[in-house]
Amino acid sequence: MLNIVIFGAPGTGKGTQSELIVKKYGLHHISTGDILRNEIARKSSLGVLADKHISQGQLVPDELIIDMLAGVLNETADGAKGYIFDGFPRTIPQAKALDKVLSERDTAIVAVLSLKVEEQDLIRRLLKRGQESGRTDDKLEVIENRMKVYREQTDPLRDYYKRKGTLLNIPGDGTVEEVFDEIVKEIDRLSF
Ligand code: B4P
Repeated sequence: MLNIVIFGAPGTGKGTQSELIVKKYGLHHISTGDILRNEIARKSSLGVLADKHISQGQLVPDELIIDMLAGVLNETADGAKGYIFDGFPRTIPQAKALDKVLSERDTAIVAVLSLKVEEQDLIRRLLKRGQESGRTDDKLEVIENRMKVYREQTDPLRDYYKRKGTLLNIPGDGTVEEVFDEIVKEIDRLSF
């Protein structure tokens, strides 16, 4: 199976590139950010809890995210060519949980696409999206906290995947099309 993680700081283009990857390769798209925003809109108990963390720029607790993931994988178990995990994992415990749940299904992550963009450009992109979409976490003070949380809790995952030999570095500062071309080159080189 073509199971891919797309990884990077807030605003690096994970969501944007995932949509293009899904179209080209026919993968299931699992975006924990989208699932959580959906729960918030439905005002479910998970949504109410998630909103408290997201609006402060904090991560939602691992246990909630890991349970949520198991549920989503069970719902989409059959006939999938593979998955693109977008915004997940964001911590080492989440990465370990993902490895476990995939190995129970006799599959694994074959590539981790790590997008890199200068922080000043990321802040500019997110402020622009905040103005256009009204997302409550795209405000300057919250964005700065998300960047800090990323550096402390999520960036260490690059080493985790480097040691596994699955990390692929992709420059994320070109246009959407340029970044996608680089991603396609890397995916088409994979054997799985
Ligand atoms: P996410 O929804 O994953 O939000 P994100 O990190 O900001 O990335 P996103 O995918 O939205 O941005 P993209 O780069 O596509 O998470 C939101 C929150 O949910 C987290 O902060 C956290 O609190 C919580 N959460 C989610 N998953 C979690 C987990 N696993 N564990 C715990 N908590 C979790 O795009 C950004 C903007 O840039 C867009 O407007 C886009 O149009 C633009 N853009 C993209 N590519 C561009 C390019 N090449 N050039 C110019 N602009 C570009």
